[in-house]
Amino acid sequence: MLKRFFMSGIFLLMAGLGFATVKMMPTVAGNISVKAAAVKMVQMGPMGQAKPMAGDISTEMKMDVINSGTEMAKLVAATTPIAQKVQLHHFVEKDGKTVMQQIQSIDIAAHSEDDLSYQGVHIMLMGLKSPLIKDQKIPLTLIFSDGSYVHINAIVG
Ligand SMILES: [Cu+2]
Repeated sequence: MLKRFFMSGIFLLMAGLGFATVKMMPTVAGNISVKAAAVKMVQMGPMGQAKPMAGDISTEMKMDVINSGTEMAKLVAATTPIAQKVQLHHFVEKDGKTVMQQIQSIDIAAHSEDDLSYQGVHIMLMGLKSPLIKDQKIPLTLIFSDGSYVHINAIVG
């Protein structure tokens, strides 16, 4: 009896671990494709040097995100090796001024295309680690609410 109880415990533990492994393993978001991804060129200081304020420099990204799937995709984060922090932003009116504000997610409806732009909803690269060079390829990973991801390259321009 005790042995049987012990064995079922082991089984449950293994099933639990297996489930956790499946959940943690990220998969490519197969229904998502991205076109025309670009990073807005910014000068980082005199002569294009990163110093003295590379960490303070931020820039925006634009791109067309296409969801060919039958379910809404929710973009929740992005990462890139060139920035200390990446946020999702939109613009709001505050005290008569238009300012950027962080948002938690960007919904891309099923069978639709969502154009992120410098003037609208965008991805913000904060604290650039080095100066940008025109036409440079910037790797970026988009992460969705189900844990799936898409790797893209954006062009500095
Ligand atoms: Cu922004």
